[in-house]
Amino acid sequence: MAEYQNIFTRVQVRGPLHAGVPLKSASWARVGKPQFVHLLGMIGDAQLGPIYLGATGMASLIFGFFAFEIIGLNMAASVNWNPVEFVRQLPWLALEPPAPQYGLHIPPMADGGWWLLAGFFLTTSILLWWVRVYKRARALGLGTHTAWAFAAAIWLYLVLGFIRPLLMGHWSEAVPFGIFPHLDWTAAFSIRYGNLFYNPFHMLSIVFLYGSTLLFAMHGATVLATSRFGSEREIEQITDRGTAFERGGLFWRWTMGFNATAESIHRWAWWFAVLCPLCGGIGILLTGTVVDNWYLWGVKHGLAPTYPAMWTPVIDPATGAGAGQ
Ligand code: 07D
Ligand code: 07D
Repeated sequence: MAEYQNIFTRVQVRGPLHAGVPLKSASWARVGKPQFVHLLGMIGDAQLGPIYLGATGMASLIFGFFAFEIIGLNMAASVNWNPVEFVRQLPWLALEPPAPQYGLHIPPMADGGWWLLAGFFLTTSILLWWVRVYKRARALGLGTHTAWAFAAAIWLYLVLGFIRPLLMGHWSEAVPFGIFPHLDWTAAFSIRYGNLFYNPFHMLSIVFLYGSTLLFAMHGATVLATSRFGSEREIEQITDRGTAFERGGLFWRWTMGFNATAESIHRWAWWFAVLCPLCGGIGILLTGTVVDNWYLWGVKHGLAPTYPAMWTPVIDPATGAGAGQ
């Protein structure tokens, strides 16, 4: 008997084409004639469209486009508008925040002004998209869990690029736009503040990051492994005996003595995912504001060993003349 079961075979979800339930509070109509796309059916639902654009969605896309354009054009300007160099060097190009001497003032456009404007547009775009996510959930009578999970990511983003720079009194503290430049910023940040590994909120953030992948793997694997008994039909399965879900639960109870339920696993997943950037944001907010050097903080609190002074101490360049503080 051929059996539906492995990690690659999948079901092409093809119901009758439909526009979805009528919406009472929708101010815009959904657009696009729904159609089936086989390729999409290989990774998800085969039906494409219709899509609800809406005022906040459109505004978000427009602001996002402005931000993207400003970043792209500034990067192009930095290679003298040479299209070949633009493509070749793209991952290394950057739009940098203003230099430290500007503090929180508005700098000349070429000296960080464009960064400020792009950041404003990008933030507006992200916040508008949040409103869209919230409102679409509400319009469908759903809970707003997706919006609040997204808010956790936005929290970290705002701490990195807005709240912490405000507290530090310098836009220069914020992250540059750019593929590798933002990685350089991340590494430099860790070094400047004495190794982020000793920041307990970075530790917690990592716990939830790794925990999320573990939970996702366990959950995904359990549902796939029990789909031969129909586990993706969660609702009937949650309460009924002898179902795929009961077997899934039994599998974990047999292997580790305890099992999540079909409902609780999604709470685990939601909280782990949310706590990753939530803790991360707290950790970044404390850095440079409350704690100046996480390694020395770790030594003080018994996390890190003190090293014998086998070198001549070096003056931290960031505390010298010409630096931000
Ligand atoms: C898979 C969902 C799809 C999203 C994607 C990202 C852009 C940026 C660039 C306009 C999982 C789309 C990217 C729209 C376009 C320009 C200039 C999500 C999925 C595919 N990072 N980061 C990446 C962002 C920070 C760090 C990749 C954004 C912090 C490290 C991508 C932000 C720190 C590494 C990217 C942000 C940090 C990356 C892949 C905002 C600490 C990598 C992201 C808004 C948290 C990895 C070359 C991904 C990489 C990577 C985007 C913030 C560290 C370009 C939008 C400042 C160590 N980051 N990042 O798949 O390959 O996410 O870098 O805060 O190793 Mg980053
Ligand atoms: C960035 C939330 C904002 C994103 C938003 C999305 C768009 C695109 C377009 C879809 C990711 C907006 C989207 C604009 C839309 C399309 C097309 C979430 C973001 C709103 N670290 N580290 C973390 C590890 C080190 C450092 C978190 C590991 C070193 C800094 C995570 C290691 C140094 C920061 C994590 C490691 C260092 C972090 C990120 C190992 C570098 C942060 C969580 C094994 C030398 C951030 C408290 C997250 C943080 C962060 C993991 C090492 C620096 C858990 C595994 C020691 C500066 N690190 N790290 O969800 O919160 O990010 O720290 O070595 O700021 Mg780290």
